[in-house]
Amino acid sequence: MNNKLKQLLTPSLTRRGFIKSSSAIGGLAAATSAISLPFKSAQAETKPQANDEKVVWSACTVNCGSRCPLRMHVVDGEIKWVDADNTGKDDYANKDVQVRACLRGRSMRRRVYNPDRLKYPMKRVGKRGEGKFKRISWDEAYTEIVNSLDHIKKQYGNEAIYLNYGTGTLGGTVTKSWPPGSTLIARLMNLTGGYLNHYGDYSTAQIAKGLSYTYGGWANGNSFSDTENSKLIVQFGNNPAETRMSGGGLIHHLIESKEKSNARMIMIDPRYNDTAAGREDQWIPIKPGTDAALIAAMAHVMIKEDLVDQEFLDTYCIGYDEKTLPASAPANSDYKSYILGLGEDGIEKTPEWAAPITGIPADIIIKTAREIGSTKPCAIYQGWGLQRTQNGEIASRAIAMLALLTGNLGIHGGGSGARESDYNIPFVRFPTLENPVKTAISMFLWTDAIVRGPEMTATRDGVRGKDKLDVPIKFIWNYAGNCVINQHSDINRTHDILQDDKACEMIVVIDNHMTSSAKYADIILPDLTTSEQADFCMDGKAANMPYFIFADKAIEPQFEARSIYQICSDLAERMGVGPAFTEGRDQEGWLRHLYAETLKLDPTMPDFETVRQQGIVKRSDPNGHYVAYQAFRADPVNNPLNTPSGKVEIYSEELARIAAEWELPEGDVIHPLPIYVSTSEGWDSPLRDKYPLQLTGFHFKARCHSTYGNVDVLKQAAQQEMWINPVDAERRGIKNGDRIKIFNDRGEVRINAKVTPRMMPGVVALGEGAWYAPDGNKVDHNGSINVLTSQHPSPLAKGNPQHTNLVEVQLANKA
Ligand SMILES: Nc1nc2c(c(=O)[nH]1)N[C@H]1C(S)=C(S)[C@@H](COP(=O)(O)OP(=O)(O)OC[C@H]3O[C@@H](n4cnc5c(=O)[nH]c(N)nc54)[C@H](O)[C@@H]3O)O[C@H]1N2
Ligand SMILES: Nc1nc2c(c(=O)[nH]1)N[C@H]1C(S)=C(S)[C@@H](COP(=O)(O)OP(=O)(O)OC[C@H]3O[C@@H](n4cnc5c(=O)[nH]c(N)nc54)[C@H](O)[C@@H]3O)O[C@H]1N2
Ligand code: SF4
Ligand SMILES: [Mo]
Repeated sequence: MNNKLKQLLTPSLTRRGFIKSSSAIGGLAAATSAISLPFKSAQAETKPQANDEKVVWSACTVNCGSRCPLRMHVVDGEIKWVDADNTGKDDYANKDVQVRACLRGRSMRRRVYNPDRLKYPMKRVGKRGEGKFKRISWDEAYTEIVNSLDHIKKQYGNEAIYLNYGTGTLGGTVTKSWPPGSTLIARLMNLTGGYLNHYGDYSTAQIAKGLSYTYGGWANGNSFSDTENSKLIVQFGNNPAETRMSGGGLIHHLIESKEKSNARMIMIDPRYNDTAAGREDQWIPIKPGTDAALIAAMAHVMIKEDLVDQEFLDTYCIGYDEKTLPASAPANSDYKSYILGLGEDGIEKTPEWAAPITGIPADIIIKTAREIGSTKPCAIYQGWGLQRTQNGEIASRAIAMLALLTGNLGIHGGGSGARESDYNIPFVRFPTLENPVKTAISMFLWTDAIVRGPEMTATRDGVRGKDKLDVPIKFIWNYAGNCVINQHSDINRTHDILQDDKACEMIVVIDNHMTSSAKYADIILPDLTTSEQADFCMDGKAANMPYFIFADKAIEPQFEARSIYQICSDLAERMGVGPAFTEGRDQEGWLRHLYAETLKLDPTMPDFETVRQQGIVKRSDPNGHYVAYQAFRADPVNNPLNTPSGKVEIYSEELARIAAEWELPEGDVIHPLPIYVSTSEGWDSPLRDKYPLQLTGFHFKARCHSTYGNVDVLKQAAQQEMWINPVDAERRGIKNGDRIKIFNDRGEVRINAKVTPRMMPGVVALGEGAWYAPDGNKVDHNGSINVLTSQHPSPLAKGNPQHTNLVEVQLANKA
């Protein structure tokens, strides 16, 4: 570490007050309110005179769902401290809300000047994963990459070149890192023959696919601000206090709107999450992967007690009962028959049936069904944790049933059962040109495509654009992503696959830090951080106040790092497409060009110079609160949905066809109805004899996935621990704070235990994203959950089932 770095990093770590005040973060308020970061005031002690200092607008562009402006206080070319938005008000009804950065963004200085920072291009000299590299020049790095691309294109064609998932700088425009087709790497590859694309994402693969059959396309929910019109709010595994904790302030919209309506809030989650944290009215712990059974049993109560909105179901939906069942469907294949036990399984979905499945007592299921069935309007939301599972598609569809049975769709205060939505400003993006290669795989199956690419087919593996893949993946571009290892399932499996460098021949990682994925690279290219370049940043979730940020260059590029624009332009030059890539513009030229194009869409926006100077531009949703499917509800004939029937499809003929045609492994289910199905690693799996605990994951306030995971003060403020119920802990002799090992057939992780009644018995949980820290025996010592997760894709979306796992837990010192 250089001396400057040392000076910047060490003092604040030990500054009084910091650790103490921030470790109270378990209380949500501390984490979400406008935290004046202790090191801000601490920094103030050494704060230089104002005349030495310039303040530059920058941003945090990670994939937390928010985007926050940061005001970099720069002295002598160094960021001395970081401040947040200082415009707007602290009132969420107002259309000029202050977009406040959370603790993570405010610690940006520690990411920019982190000892893990990549300084120059490097080439691997050890085995993949060993982390042994030698420094090379940019010229050498470019030559290696171009030669490898040439060779792979000649031998396998462009379909062998893959752009891996990476959301490290999702909020950028020039620097945008995902979807692959929106990145500068795509532009480079499209000018030189194209690349193998991917569809779906690690966030929402299952719900996006599942609910598209119900509602047609991506399913929206009402904005959180609209809960001011609700009488009851029901949240299935939705935790905005951690996952939408700052920025546009979705959690504040929820809290303030709920205060206005005084609506009761029910939280259904195996974990007593931070959004509940004292402001819920009822917490219903549920076994992971069983929400659909709870819904079925509540439907049973509603049908038996005449609480179903029959008129709504008759008018707007297909397949609730035999009246609206499509002609192609077999008799008794409607939803009502399924619930009443008249369908193919012959089981009546009573609360007594659901109780042992869900872990929720029958009387609570009955009371909850009565309350939801008789309180209108009722807002029903689901987060995405419950669909990041092996049966996620069908589970997400099941939750929508609750909104449909009760006729809450398309009305103020109601909802669709999808996650809350918001409104965005249209903005012209970097043109990336057309990909000549039309083939795409699920983002989750890239390791399979390395090992068995040509065996992967459309009906077995969800290959799109062609019946099958022709070639395996041979070259991986990995830009601003940690999915090569850390964020992808089954780390030990991935490790083994990547050991063979004759299989995937070249991995190029472009990052700021020496992450675990970077350790698997053949060539590492050091990128600039957001602080070292100018870009527009946007798409922050903000209910009804969309905004974008002009993040300017606060400091000079550090070490030998280069921008993604420069890297791609340099490579384009060497590949003979330089002028076509740049069109004669530099990065600033492109920003001005894109903004000029955007102004054509909305001439009322301020000019470029004004935006640069004011940093943030805010707008408001012209319609006020967002109500999903409002037009369809008002006039379903003239505003049909995008489904084949134009209606809400409870029974989907398209899914019936897919279920008949696709080849699925034993136990995987695709079904035309949103029925309950279990998983191969669920509460009722025979594997529980060996691994009795269900392990689920959650997105954690100390990090955005793995990003910020190497910032010491954040690690101390909210520590990585495995949550376990006192009953399960006591049985294993585990006390709060004990070092434990968590293991299954896929691997072993060590971390400390958080023994807490906030976790339901039989289930344990780990925050996802901790930096993988293996010892020589492949045991992780940092609580990296993906050592334990499975590569078994979900049936329909071929998505990541990272919350469906069985494990056992023991004290670490036990043999
Ligand atoms: N077990 C489990 N696994 C999960 C999940 C889960 O719930 N459970 N969640 C999944 C989900 S929803 C997602 S979205 C994925 C996220 O997976 P990723 O998209 O891989 O997200 P990060 O781990 O944040 O990795 C982002 C990388 O970008 C780098 N980066 C940040 N800023 C910049 C920059 O300006 N330039 C460059 N070049 N690099 C930069 C960071 O250093 C980091 O290495 O993880 C998935 N993995
Ligand atoms: N601080 C922070 N914020 C983030 C991120 C981050 O890493 N850190 N990541 C961002 C990204 S990319 C995404 S995709 C979103 C993710 O947003 P989500 O996917 O909604 O977040 P999760 O924490 O994975 O899951 C939400 C809740 O679901 C619960 N849950 C898990 N399984 C089940 C189940 O079977 N049933 C029920 N009812 N509940 C269940 C979990 O306990 C958790 O409390 O968050 C975004 N926001
Ligand atoms: S991590 Fe998210 S909420 Fe926090 S500062 Fe960055 S963009 Fe804002
Ligand atoms: Mo995500």
